[in-house]
Amino acid sequence: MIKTFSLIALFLFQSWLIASPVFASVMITDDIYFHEQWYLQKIQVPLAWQTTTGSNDVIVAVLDTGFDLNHPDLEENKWINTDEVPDNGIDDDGNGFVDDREGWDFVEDDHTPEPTIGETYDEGAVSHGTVIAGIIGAATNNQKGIAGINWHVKLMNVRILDNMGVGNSNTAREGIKYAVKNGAKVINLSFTGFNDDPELESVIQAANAAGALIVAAVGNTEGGGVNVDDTPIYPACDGHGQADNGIIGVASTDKTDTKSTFSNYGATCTDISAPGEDILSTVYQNSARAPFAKGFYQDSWSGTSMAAPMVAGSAALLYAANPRLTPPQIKNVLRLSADPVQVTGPASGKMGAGRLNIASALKLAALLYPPEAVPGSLVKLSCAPLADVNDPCKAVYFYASDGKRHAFPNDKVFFTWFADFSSVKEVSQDFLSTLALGKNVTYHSGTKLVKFQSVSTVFAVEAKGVLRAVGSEAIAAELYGADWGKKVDDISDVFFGNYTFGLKINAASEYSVEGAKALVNGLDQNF
Ligand SMILES: [Ca+2]
Ligand SMILES: [Ca+2]
Ligand SMILES: [Ca+2]
Ligand SMILES: [Ca+2]
Repeated sequence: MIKTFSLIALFLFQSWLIASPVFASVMITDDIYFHEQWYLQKIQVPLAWQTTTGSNDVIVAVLDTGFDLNHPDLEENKWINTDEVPDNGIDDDGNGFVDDREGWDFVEDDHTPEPTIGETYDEGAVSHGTVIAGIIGAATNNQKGIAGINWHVKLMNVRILDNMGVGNSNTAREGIKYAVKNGAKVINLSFTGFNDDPELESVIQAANAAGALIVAAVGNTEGGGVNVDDTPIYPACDGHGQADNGIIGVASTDKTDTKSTFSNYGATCTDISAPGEDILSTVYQNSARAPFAKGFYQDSWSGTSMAAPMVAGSAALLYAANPRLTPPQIKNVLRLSADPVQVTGPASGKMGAGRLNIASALKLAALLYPPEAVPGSLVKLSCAPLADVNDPCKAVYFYASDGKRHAFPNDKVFFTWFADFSSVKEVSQDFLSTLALGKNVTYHSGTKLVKFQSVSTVFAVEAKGVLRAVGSEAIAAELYGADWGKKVDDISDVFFGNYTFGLKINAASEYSVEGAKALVNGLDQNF
């Protein structure tokens, strides 16, 4: 379904900075409100999906009013602390929080990070966190509601704002620490205040040092917005005046790339702009509340609060494409790849680097910070001289488009796929460890006959490691020639579990050597 996507050649580099190529609706999802999500086209998300639709390995923490724990379009992408046994009153994973299976509520100090019905609440505030979570990573192509910027992601639910949307820098600090400790790569802060908190600054710096990217809204002010150079807004302007405070400050633009009237702006802590008007997303739903016209969804959300998660969601796509990117690298490519905004008056030149363009950002990241290897390649560690034959450095892996590394059990299997080792790339231990271990590679279909050491049955190989017993020596001879016996490889019994078993071949007409070979063109098709 997803076409492979070749990079634009380097000599076109300058053209991205001016304008992005427009491909009409390059990818459509079946989410019923997809066509109302104008911002996806604006920031080129469907084009970006040709490169990546996100990864479940990327955790994005939403520090907000808590998002709906049972929302039908969020459940699939909700971060679950799998090391925590729910509701047993024990902090099973020892992270300091009891039963925090679905995140943490720093407002109520409990394990249910969602708005509390029954208390006074502000209509906008109780849905605020859910709106943000949906923009970043609503389940996509599931025939429900909206599409998220990430089809696959893990949304960490950290409640630091109450039912009125109010919090303090103490809960913000604790929330950021929790997110970092539990593996968040991106932290979205769609809230603002006027008081600087040096302790919050140091927590943010520590988060950066741990590899977590912080995205913050620069805030809204009625009547044209304020210049945050003169009136600093926190946390976006934490470390105000530093060349890089480790935070991506986000301003809001509209459908025509014009500054949103309400958006704050500034030369210092405003790094980029993103759509923040008339946004349709998921909302908090509860049987105690009157349902919205669109049930679990509502349109017309506006604010820099909605612009920030566009950037946070885009950062998650960048991490999915290359988990080894650093926060400063992500910030750099997002800014360098932004499109121009139309701004006149006092905010002119103060909307950051321009309006977010995630498709351009992905291309630029691949050029500026190329990963050591890309999916579809063969990788191994480099070996020290005289390394033992059983040294892990000897293992060769196929880095598949599922993002995993699949090991070749031995040379015999390798040579059914590749003629020699010339295309194997040596990578660092750091890089290799970012690739999850997948399955063992099985024999290429149609190439060999195989048998297990302990069993006399001879098998022909089909795609995806399916073995079919060959009914008789006559059939083997008809399929593989009179010398078929020389084409039988012995498979060690330890690899028995790599294979599954299909129908027995009772006549030569039930199997075609060339047909089986042709069925699988590359290793990627074999998993
Ligand atoms: Ca815990
Ligand atoms: Ca527990
Ligand atoms: Ca709670
Ligand atoms: Ca959906």
